[in-house]
Amino acid sequence: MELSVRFRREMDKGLCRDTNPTAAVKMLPTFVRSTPDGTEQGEFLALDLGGSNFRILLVKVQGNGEQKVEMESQTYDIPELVMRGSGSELFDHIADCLADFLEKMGIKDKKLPLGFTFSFPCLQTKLDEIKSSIQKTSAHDQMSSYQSVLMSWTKGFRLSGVEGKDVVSLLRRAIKKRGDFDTDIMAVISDTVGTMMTCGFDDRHCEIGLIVGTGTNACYMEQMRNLQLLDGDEGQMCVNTEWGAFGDDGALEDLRTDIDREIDAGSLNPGKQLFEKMISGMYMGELVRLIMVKMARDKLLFQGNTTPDLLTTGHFSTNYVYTIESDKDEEGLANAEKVLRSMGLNPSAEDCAATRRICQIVSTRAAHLCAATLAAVMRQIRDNKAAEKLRITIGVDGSVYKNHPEFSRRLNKMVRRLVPDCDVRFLQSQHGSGKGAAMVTAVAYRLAAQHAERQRILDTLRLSREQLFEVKRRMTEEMARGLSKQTHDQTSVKMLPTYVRSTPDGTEQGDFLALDLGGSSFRVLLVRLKKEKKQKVDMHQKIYSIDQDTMQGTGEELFDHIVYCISDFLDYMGMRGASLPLGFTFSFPCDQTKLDEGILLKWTKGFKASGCEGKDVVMLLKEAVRRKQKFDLNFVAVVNDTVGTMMTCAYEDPQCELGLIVGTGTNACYMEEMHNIETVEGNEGRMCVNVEWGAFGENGELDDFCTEFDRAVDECSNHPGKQRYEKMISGMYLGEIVRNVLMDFTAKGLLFRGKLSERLKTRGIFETKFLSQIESDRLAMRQVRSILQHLGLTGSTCDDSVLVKEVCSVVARRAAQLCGAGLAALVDKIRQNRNLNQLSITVGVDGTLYKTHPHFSSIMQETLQDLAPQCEVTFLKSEDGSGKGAALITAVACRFKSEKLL
Ligand code: 0WK
Ligand code: 0WK
Ligand code: BGC
Ligand code: BGC
Repeated sequence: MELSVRFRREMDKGLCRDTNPTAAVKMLPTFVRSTPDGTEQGEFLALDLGGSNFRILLVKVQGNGEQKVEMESQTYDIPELVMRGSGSELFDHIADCLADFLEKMGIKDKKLPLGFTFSFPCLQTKLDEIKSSIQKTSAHDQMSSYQSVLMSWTKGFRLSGVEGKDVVSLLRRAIKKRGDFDTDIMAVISDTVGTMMTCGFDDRHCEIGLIVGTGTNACYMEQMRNLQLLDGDEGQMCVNTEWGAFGDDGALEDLRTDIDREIDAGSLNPGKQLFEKMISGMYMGELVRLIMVKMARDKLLFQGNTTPDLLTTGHFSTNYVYTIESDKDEEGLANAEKVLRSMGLNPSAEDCAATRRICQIVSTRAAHLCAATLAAVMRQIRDNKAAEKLRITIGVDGSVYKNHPEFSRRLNKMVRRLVPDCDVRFLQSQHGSGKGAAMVTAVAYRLAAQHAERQRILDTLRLSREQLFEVKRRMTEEMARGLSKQTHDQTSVKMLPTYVRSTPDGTEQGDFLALDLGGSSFRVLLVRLKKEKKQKVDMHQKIYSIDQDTMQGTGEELFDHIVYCISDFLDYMGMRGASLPLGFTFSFPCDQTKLDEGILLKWTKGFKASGCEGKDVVMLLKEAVRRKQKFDLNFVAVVNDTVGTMMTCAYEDPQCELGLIVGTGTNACYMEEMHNIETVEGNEGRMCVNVEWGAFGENGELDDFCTEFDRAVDECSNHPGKQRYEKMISGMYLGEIVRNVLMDFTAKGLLFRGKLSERLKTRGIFETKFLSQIESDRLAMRQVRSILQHLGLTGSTCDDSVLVKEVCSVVARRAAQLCGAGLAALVDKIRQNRNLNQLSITVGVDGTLYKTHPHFSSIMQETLQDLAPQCEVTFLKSEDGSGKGAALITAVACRFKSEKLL
């Protein structure tokens, strides 16, 4: 019992991040997280190396419902020399045996997935590390990043050039060297894991794998939260305890005897695997031999006689212990006599009884030591499950457990005494660990295939540098067509003149109303501009909501609502009945011939109010004001939110000559040379052009970058076929793109276990704000899960969360890159307009997506820098919204007007 508690402490040391490096019991993560889910199928090769036999197996798994498994295997010899030679020789030998096996099976031409049971302590890297490398490769090459590094040889193996190396690449190299066949090495597992999986196939309660054979070891299903070496805290993972090394740090010195020390000193790996050397088949016979030698020398046995056999290491094999210990006394004694005579001894009856007694004591100790550590593992599982009564099955294999009935009987008995409150079953593995290895391989193959499929789909959302250059080139072309009188009507990018000719010069003053319509919130503002610029601009604002019905009702209702808000704002400001100039930030494409007129070309984003398109929104507003009779507007300037944003920022930084919005929608404006704007008279100076790049792609310019998900989002949008570029970038649509990808993944069984929940089918549930939350670095996976839970996607796993995060980042990355490509086209146009080699310029930017997404702005700037390297672009976030800009423009316009009137 005390030993069991001691081992439990060792387990904690191995699991704990800080103590693992010095822990003797390494508790190695195996990355086997799920037991077979019944969907595995196919043909798999399995290698089983490390036990007393080296076996190669062909395992056929039939899926759908009742899984049937057929196996064919062949045992091959591993000569002693090879076990002590160079690593490359061993792997060459394995490759030769594999070739022979495939030959015999007549499947040499097939490239089958292979599971490698390599029964030595190995440090494994994450299976999902596979994930990162699979992107552009077949299942085969993906293995290059799946590593299984041998920590140290044990048992009868001690080869050079393998410890610290990745056994996968060593095997692959050996196979490549032969060149006459190929395989997909999908998984390397410990025989304990293979045994647990093999037994788990028949008994779902099997959560422990135990080997007592040449060596000894155990694995079990541990809670991820206890595996401090790994991030992720949800679900379980199989841990290979490598308990053979228990005591290598001196923890068992009070139990080890001189005989144990003698065995260790004579072993291939002194100081290592001390617990194993007290238990497993490789040493049990030797323990008995050394005890007999000691007793013979002390004249306690064989009248003190010894023989060369008795004095030779390994000449009392562990099999003898089994036979001498047969549960029938006389048979055991007879066997003892037979064995001792075969060693040249002339044993007396007492000698035979003593030998049998020694065998009993040695194997009893082995069984009880094993029971103590097993009990510790069972208590760990019981505590993890907080279960009163633990029902568990232990899958067992190994020649000692199988061929030594007294050992298994004593082990079972002592375990039940040490953990009486557990209902434990021992299930002997009938087919060796090969079946289990095939299952792990099948799961790895399924995971890899599912991953490859997910990446293939996500690749359609990943844009290459060349593609981004092409987007920039096409945007540049469309912008030129938008400015040219000939092609303006055909182009999708309208390059609308805004009649804003100059940025503020600080002389603006007075009180201005401003409306800010079209973004995620509708605001009414009062902006007080004072002459001396340095004094801050006074702004008062109130946010009003515009519900879906108003956005999509009649134009009258919409503008009545706007006027209602203005009058409410004026009351709130105590300015009832005032008459003020108004700057109307109307964030939709408008044709303007002057500042105080804006013909709405089309609604975008969530708006669809009838009777507005083709109308002058200034008139619509004025009519609504007239209908209300509460206040008057003496001048109205219509500006786009990009223009308002540019102006607001230009007030701080005169170099600001572009405005960018990445919010509900996306768009940009910039100061263009008048002589380039063929749709407006005059060639002097500059005018701000509202690019309306959201519409880019309406003539198919983006079709070969569009995915099925983009088409799905467009078809279900308020304005199908319109604003294609916007629908790949802006906040109103990113969540929907993600939701469509997640639905596709789920429908293909690649996510949420293929269960398509009603919630996931609901449009708009995946708000873009979730993308920003899910992608923020400091958000642990469980928080992603809680977002998914909140979205009603209950039952999602940790892996699901990882995937959702990946989809979000791929979709947001593409949006930022596309936006960067559009901006690169703009700033390079300005640079060429001004025949500059190097342009440094500022962009005023606003919009929820740009402001709140953790990575959007940096990815966009990276892309911009890469596609327009001759432009040094500074981004200035607009703190006060476009309202100030609208007021400034109105102020400039009013000054003009009053000057003109003068
Ligand atoms: C049979 C398993 C193999 C494992 C062996 C251990 O298929 O993976 O290594 O049992 O027992 P041994 O052969 O060392 O007695
Ligand atoms: C704030 C500006 C407004 C613009 C909005 C865009 O004041 O004019 O429309 O940003 O961002 P969104 O609110 O759509 O995220
Ligand atoms: C190895 C383990 C293996 C056990 C049983 C030990 O020597 O370190 O990895 O599971 O033998 O074969
Ligand atoms: C509109 C633009 C606006 C942008 C950002 C787009 O849908 O067409 O006029 O600037 O959204 O709000």
